[in-house]
Amino acid sequence: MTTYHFPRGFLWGTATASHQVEGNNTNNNWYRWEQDGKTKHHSGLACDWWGGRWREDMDRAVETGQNAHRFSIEWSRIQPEPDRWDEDALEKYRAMARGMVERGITPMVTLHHFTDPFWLYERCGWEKEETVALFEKYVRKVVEALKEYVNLWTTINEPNIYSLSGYVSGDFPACNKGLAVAVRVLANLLRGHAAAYHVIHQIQPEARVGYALHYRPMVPANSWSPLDRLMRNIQYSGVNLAFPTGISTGVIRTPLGKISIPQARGTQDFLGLNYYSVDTVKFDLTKAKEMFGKRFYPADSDFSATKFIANIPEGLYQSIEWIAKTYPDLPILITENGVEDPADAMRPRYLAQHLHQAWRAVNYGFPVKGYFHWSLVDNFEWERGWTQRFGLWGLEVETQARIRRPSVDFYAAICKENGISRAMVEQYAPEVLEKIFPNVTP
Ligand code: IFM
Repeated sequence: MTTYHFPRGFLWGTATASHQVEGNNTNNNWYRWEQDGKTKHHSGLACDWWGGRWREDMDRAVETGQNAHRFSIEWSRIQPEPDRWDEDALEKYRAMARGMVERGITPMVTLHHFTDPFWLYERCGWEKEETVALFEKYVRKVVEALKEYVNLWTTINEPNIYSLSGYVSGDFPACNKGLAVAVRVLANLLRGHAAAYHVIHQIQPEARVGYALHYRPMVPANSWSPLDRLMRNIQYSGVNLAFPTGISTGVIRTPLGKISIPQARGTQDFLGLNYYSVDTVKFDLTKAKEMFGKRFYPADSDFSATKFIANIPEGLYQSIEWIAKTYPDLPILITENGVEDPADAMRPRYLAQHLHQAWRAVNYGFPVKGYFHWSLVDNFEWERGWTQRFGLWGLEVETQARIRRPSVDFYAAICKENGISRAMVEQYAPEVLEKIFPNVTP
């Protein structure tokens, strides 16, 4: 076989998020975090989408074969103050969604992607249950405005990372800290997700609603070590299972006890999978904050530019397999996958190998319906600032110039073919050709 084809109607896209691409986003908690010197750089003009450059980036996306795009709405723009809605901002997002549809791009909207309005942050945001009702109001406003163009919704992006990075590790803005706060935040995010799910369906019964889970497969550093195995299991369930279990059972199980949220049960029409890598876990007495589990990549890994990611494509298959076994028949969208790689030295093989695994999963019968590469163009990487470059297109921040990396053309060929061929891999990632298309002697 020289081409691995995907099913008809497969979504081929890229993903972005408001604060990372819009620029001049000055009314949320991340802006303040940046001003307080907690990030490597400032987001500044980012990719200038708020200034209108989303149009040229969408032109690029469509010209290079993409048929879908996942982007997020900035709550602080829609509701700049607790008692004020900004209709002009809503209109701008309507124009964006319409612009995608007019270009033949299916828009997928994320309602919450890490940022909170500053006024909400000052009230300690998701630490408080009252935020759920506020989120519901905001969601209602957005869905009423965009329903003409959008019917694919992600309520919350990576609730596990939001709560762990803010309230445990301290990399993201957070009012108070500690495991108990992180658990409370996660529970409120689940309540928020459930409220959003129900309100979206009330307004738009045909909508497809899910959330994006950052799923990390994990292996014990030494499989013979009971402590490493124990730590692996504790970390695995803390990072990966709390939110999904809350959705399947209506109960969140945490090391601090159970929290019942019955209205969350069954609130997903698809599962959004953000997959990047696999963690190795070792018992480590110095890691009290992480409950004595150290997560790392083995030294001989195929590392990305800043060693943020180890290229472990099999993990994508395992993640899909886990979802399909946990929620039989639930459609799966790969809502993020990518690598930081300014030189585009690893991205082509990362792309080839991960799409090969996605194809294996589809071929096995798992219901994978789309793939959104992170990201379309280099964008602001949170506490890591501009030190990491995830774009198919590079960005020169000062001039706003886009730089066409070879991966643009590789991904374009895949999207246009609705599959990945031997010739493409031979051209763009010859170093993994034999792994993906082994030479079989008859
Ligand atoms: O940039 C982030 C995104 O906002 C959430 N998922 C991981 C990406 C890469 O770090």
